[in-house]
Amino acid sequence: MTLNIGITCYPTVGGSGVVATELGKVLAERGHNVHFITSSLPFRLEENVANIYFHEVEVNQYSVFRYPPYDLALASKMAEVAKRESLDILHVHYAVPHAISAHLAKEMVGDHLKIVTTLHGTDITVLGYDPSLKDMIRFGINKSDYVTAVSQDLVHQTQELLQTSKPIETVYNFVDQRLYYPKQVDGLKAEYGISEHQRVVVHVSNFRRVKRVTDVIDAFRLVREKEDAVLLLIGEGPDLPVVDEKVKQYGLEDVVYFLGNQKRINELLSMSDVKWLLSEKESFGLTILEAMACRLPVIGTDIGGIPEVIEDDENGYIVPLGDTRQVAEKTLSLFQDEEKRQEMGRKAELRTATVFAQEEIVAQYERVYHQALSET
Ligand code: GMT
Repeated sequence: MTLNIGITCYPTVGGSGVVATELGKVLAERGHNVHFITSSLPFRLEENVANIYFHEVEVNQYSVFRYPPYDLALASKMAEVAKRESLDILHVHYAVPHAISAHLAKEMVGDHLKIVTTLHGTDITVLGYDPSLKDMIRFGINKSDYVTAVSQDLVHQTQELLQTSKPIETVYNFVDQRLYYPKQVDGLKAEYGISEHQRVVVHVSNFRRVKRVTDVIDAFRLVREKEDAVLLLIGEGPDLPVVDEKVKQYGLEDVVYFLGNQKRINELLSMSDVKWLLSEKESFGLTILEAMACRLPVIGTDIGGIPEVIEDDENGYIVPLGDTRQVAEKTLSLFQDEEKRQEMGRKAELRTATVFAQEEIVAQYERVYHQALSET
């Protein structure tokens, strides 16, 4: 049965926006009508794709408002689109403010409109600790018809922190393996001035404090003591100056590449030997999955949802948070045993194609929509 689905997410670079956009694209391919209701065109959404529509939320600057009311503008746009396009579902990514705006829209439109809320992490593990927001987040969750979270760890954290009895189902993230796959990238290392014999470590994030990119530099310094390697840093964010400072302090300027936000992630991952994500908070770690799809072993910390994505010693390694020595040792052991590194990479790719297969995850969301619609 074809559904009319509204999707709201943060449209800028970030895992939740990427997942929401990729989900919308696949749902459209499967024949559903997908309406993105966001403040700007989502980062990965191309225009003119069949069955996909974009409705921009505009906030008017009336002088009576000291703060432009985005959440109300969003609710109003959601209600307008829901009525005109006969939406069945509003699928919002992030509890605040999106689930709250969806609830208001539903009050305006009627009970036939169902709200599905997906929790991505930051809305719980960061905002959930703010006492001024906690009750609001709980309200958004309780008012949703169906709630999902991107890892079991996030389900447990949400239930513990918010003391909500609302059932929350785990629906893992996925990557499009038509976009992320091991690509032949002959000559790419030379383009960056990297020698063929040099090993490549890669880190991708938004350089927020929770990503602990300074640990990445500490671990890389230890690797460099034993191996001729380079480090690719992809992404941008608030901790960039601190990281830059540390790179200079260690004299690693020539072997650490600050690449900023990149469109050719598939190629850069395919050129790399190992990926690191050493965060202190991470509900899932979508960039891990992108690397695994490119046949890369990933070393991640033992926090949040990361151990649900990487199987330790099987398709990557899990290390204790802050243990940069272990990160370096595991990396060096992979560099010394190329057969093992490649074997782990193959297992990582296989895991992406099975446990996190796009087809299966999107079908799981379709089941969630039908479940929400079947409840009165
Ligand atoms: O990690 C971030 O800073 C961005 C954030 C977001 O909202 O995009 O990522 C969250 O959602 C991603 C997609 O589900 C997850 O892969 C990330 O682990 C999660 N980030 C945190 O939990 C810190």
